[in-house]
Amino acid sequence: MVEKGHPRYRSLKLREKILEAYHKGVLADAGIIAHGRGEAFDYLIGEKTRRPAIRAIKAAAALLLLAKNPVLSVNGNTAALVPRGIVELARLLNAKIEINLFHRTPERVKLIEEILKEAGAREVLGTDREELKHLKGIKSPRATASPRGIYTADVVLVPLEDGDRAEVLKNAGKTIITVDLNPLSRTSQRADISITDNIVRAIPLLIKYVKKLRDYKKDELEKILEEFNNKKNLEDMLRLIDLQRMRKL
Ligand code: PTJ
Repeated sequence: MVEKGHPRYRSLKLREKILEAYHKGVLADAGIIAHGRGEAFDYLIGEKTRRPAIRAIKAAAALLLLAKNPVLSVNGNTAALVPRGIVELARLLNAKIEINLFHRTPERVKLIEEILKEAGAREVLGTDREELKHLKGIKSPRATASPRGIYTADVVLVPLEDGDRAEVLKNAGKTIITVDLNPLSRTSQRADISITDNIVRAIPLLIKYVKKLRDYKKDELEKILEEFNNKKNLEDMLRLIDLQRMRKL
């Protein structure tokens, strides 16, 4: 029971959601730890969407609108926190939704599929009913990819992705967008577009930008992408995490 006026109300509500998902079996044990790491970075960036994140979200919207076969990858944490947002984004972009787990078990795949269907998804790829392929021939549950989804995708949104999987996706020639509160993570550093923001704020904003940019012409979207530099954007984000300045506040 968290009081609305509590200074950490929103953060504590998210914890509740994460723990509920964990107890239902949706989240991997490591998902709780990952959330805690995310919380720490969120605290350091001021628990709000900062300017570099807005720039990354705008570029991500342009890239997704230009993509031929965009795929939104969903893991346990994403399913627990933003299932409806993912479904709406997929609908707007005509993108596919694919379950893509680091700690893959048939039970978790089933539960996540149910959550996405309840949130309105018509089709969910990456389930065990499909003949899944393996990226770059890596025969591990960590490299599974649906033939109509990630396997043939040109652009993949992979929020809260583990560094190994991000590496496999990049090596398979995919253009990747991530949402990851840690600007230093291997995934943030390897992604083509890294959105350093909490997924609960980033997905609604990405939806807003997709709606805003969907009538732009191809060359206008390409210009947005040309002007975006992920390395510089991550450096700008890191400069905002100024511990000396925070101590004085
Ligand atoms: O559901 P599974 O089996 O696919 O497993 C998912 C996890 C997240 C456990 C797995 O992908 C993993 O181990 O990821 P990592 O390596 O811990 O990376 C997760 C990243 O997400 C970390 O850099 C966190 O800072 C970040 N993060 C955590 N919560 C959020 C977040 N980023 C954005 N929004 C959040 N709410």
